[in-house]
Amino acid sequence: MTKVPAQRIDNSLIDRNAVKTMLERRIPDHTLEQPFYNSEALFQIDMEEIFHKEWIFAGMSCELPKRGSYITVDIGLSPVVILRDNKDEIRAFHNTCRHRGSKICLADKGKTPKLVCPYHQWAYDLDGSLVYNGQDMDESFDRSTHGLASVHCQVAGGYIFVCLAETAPPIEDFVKDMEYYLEPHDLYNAKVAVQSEIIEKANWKLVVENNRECYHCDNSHPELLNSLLEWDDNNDPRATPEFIALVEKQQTFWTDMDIPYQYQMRYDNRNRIVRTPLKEGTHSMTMDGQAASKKLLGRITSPDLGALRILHLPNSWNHGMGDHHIAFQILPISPQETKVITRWLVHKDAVEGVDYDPENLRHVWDATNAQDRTLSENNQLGVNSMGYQPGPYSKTYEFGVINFVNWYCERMKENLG
Ligand code: 3BY
Ligand code: FES
Ligand code: FE
Repeated sequence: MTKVPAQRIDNSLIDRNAVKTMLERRIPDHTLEQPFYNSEALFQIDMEEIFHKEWIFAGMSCELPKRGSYITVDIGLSPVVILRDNKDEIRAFHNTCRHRGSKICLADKGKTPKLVCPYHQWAYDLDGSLVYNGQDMDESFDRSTHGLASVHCQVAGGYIFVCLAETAPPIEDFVKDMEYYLEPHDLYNAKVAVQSEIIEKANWKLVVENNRECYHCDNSHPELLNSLLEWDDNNDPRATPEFIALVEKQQTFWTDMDIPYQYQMRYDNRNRIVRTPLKEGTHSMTMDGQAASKKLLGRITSPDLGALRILHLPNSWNHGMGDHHIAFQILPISPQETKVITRWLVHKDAVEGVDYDPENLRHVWDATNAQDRTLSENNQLGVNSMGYQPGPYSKTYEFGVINFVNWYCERMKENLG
């Protein structure tokens, strides 16, 4: 009989030192100890050490089409507002008033000439400076030192990343990659045609782990498997001769159209980009595998572009096709709740009902997200068991999960100091 593991740190005893101990004694290529997936204290440490220190995918620049357009995102307990200022620059600020701290922008998105706090109407310019606060403060009050606190903000190929740390980790190589690989897709001139938001009752790491493997695909994703080939690239340990031949054929076709495809990994598994073929004869992640939008993205002339897969740890994975683009964003809510936001983008001039049908566009990934949600929630239920103990990842089928967990553990160790 296998016994329940002896080494177990009670959730009530989790602190930074306990996290360090568990990181030190981690069994390589195994799932993490239980508190990583369900402890309230460890969730707070994840927020402080990962989500408040790393670059976080926040939204798309095409969601900010005009000066004064803004979107908001809550990173843990820290609300952030991202806007296009009067010089057309995209910038981010802590969405908290410098008077008594009220959240300022309450909507998910909008457009405004100034950010006006709903509490006592202090008003901020789009560059964050405080420009109005009634006549109510005494003479010593200095407006110039009460502007909004800024947040690092980086646009890359139409994606917006923010970082709440004082000093942000490097991102320049990834920015260059994103501009290069996404140039044909021109997401700067795209629009969000459909957006979905679901809450999964699972720790954010279980949600990412689930996404990083296709070991579960055969049994769970019939709609996705109409078009998806689950291999990563020629370097995938499971790649068959047929797959390698298909990759080479597609790469020749893409080279002729000046479409980038090379496998690229940056920053210790944090960012991976690769273009891989879809199933032969299919061009898009739709039920029939055909393009969902008649108007292709950017300068693309053939829908046969496979899927440009972009990974950004800790909170985004993406599929870029010739006709549409799908961006996934995860935001941890609590130890066992994670928000998954999916954006389907098409060319900004594509007309709903003429060039694309939103139901057709979203069908496959709505179904896939629902299936993944069930898998992650079941995973959480089992991980919560007193009988749970770290289990082995498959090196051939789950190398992506190993890469994610290694990245997470390394960042935790370094950020915890
Ligand atoms: O397609 C995705 O987003 C990932 C990659 C492999 C499994 N999963 C469906
Ligand atoms: Fe914003 Fe008072 S808290 S104006
Ligand atoms: Fe899945």
